[in-house]
Amino acid sequence: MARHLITSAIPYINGIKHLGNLVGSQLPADLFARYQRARGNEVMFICATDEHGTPAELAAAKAGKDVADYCAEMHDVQAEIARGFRLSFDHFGRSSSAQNRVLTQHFAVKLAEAGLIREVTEKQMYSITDGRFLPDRYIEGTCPNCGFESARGDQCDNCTKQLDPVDLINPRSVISGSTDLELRETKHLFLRQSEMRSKLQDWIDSKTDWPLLTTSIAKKWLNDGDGLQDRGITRDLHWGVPAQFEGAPWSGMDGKVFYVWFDAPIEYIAATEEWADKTGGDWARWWRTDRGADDVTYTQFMGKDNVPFHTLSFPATILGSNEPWKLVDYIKSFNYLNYDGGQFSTSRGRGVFMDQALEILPADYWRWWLLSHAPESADSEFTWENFQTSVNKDLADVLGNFVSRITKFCRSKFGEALPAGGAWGEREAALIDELNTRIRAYETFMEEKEVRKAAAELRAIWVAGNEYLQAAAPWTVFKTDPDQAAAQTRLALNLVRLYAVLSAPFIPDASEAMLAGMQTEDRSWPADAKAALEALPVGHAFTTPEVLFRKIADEEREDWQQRFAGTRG
Ligand code: B3M
Ligand code: ZN
Repeated sequence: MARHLITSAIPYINGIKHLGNLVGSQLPADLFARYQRARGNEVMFICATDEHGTPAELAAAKAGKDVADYCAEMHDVQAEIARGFRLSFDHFGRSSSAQNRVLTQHFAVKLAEAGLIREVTEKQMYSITDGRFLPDRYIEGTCPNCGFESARGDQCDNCTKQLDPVDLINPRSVISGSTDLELRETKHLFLRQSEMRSKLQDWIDSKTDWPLLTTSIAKKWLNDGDGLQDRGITRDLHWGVPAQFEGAPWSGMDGKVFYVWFDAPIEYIAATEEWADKTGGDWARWWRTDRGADDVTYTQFMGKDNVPFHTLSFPATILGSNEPWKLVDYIKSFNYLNYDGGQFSTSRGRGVFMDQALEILPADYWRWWLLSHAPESADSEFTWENFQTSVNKDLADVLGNFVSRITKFCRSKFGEALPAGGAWGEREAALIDELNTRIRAYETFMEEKEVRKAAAELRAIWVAGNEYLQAAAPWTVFKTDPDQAAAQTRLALNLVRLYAVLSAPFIPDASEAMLAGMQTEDRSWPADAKAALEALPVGHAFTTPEVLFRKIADEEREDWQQRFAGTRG
């Protein structure tokens, strides 16, 4: 049994995420976790809310709430929506947890012991109007790298470059819009990432199987010289992990906190500790190579804008600590999902947000579309036409129709149990061959985290069953050879169970409905299609399931198109 540690990038606490965020990290991570569990492997699937830093403070201020209260509320909201999408986290943690505070401070001490922290008195942007320093997202301006006019102080959303607030051209305060800014002296801790260059270079060079998107971003910032500048890991903020604490090897950091991007990835580990504290489990056998984690395969999922932090900054923390922590084995990153001719926009309410999606249609409809159109090799685009076509064809016509056709046929001619009689012939042998080939291909794509290809293969498996049924035509055969029709029907009803097993990582609810209809708990992964198609024996009772997937009508589609064009307050 293999052991898989799987993490999704942890979403910021500042509001409900849109479908582009979902497909860029949590959803494909869930697909992989469900697949590995289905294969009988041991899985630890971790996500959390990213609660510190300027995004949280700004959102709480906008909502007129205390930041701690705001985070607690929004965590529950995000957790509920995650359940709605059937995201099967073993634990959905909070980066503001006590575990993360302790662990973040621990890493800072270890880095200091390794000589990798220096104290720097530097000039930071101070807003005279607001009476405070303006770290990270408290400041916006023009990106010095690409010219994008709304670059944030910590990163440019357009070109992914990590920035310093002082780099911005024409900077302004996000709080007041004021440009009455000056540079003032303040002391901060810097992580000497530059010392880590050759270690990081060797590590990234050794990852020859990583997707091009991941390594190209990593190498770009590594070779640019720019991604590995020494960076400030503390901020003049109140909300966060305190940078001054008992046992800290420095002084004078009172009232400052660690930078959100320093503590956020550490939360992957801390969330596993949260899980362990709740369940009595052992977190160290997932994370410490000296305590059992050496046989763990660790896979991370994230959008491309998060790649620099996971290929450079977080590994610098891990490697720099000189402790035996588990490093990531594979980073699966995603391009952006666009919305109907433009971008999703949280600020302008453009596009479909996770809560709204679930109000319209059940999770499986979205999961299927998003995963089968995942932005892997390039950005992809959500359009309502494409969504409607995909749901109506793949889910309703191909899979749904197959299930309802065979169950209804059997009920009307043989009753609601698998009929006896007849034998399989060449047509069945050909189908079994095709299924065996396709199931092996599907497994390979799933192992490789090739999400779109896996979806296409699964769809082809559904199509193969439909074509078989169409060609075998038990409803015609029944008139002259009821035994033969019975053998075909047995096979097709077994296919319903097989489809439930194979499809579960993509569409877990429909899969459960199919298994319930087939009145079986047998979720065993098919080693051989022939054996799998004999799993339910003659006489096994079933119930004819309700419609699995309904079609989307043209009027609904037009209505939704209007509704999500950009008005959400
Ligand atoms: N919260 C950014 C994002 O949600 C950030 C990811 C942190 S992963 C440790 O895209
Ligand atoms: Zn830029």
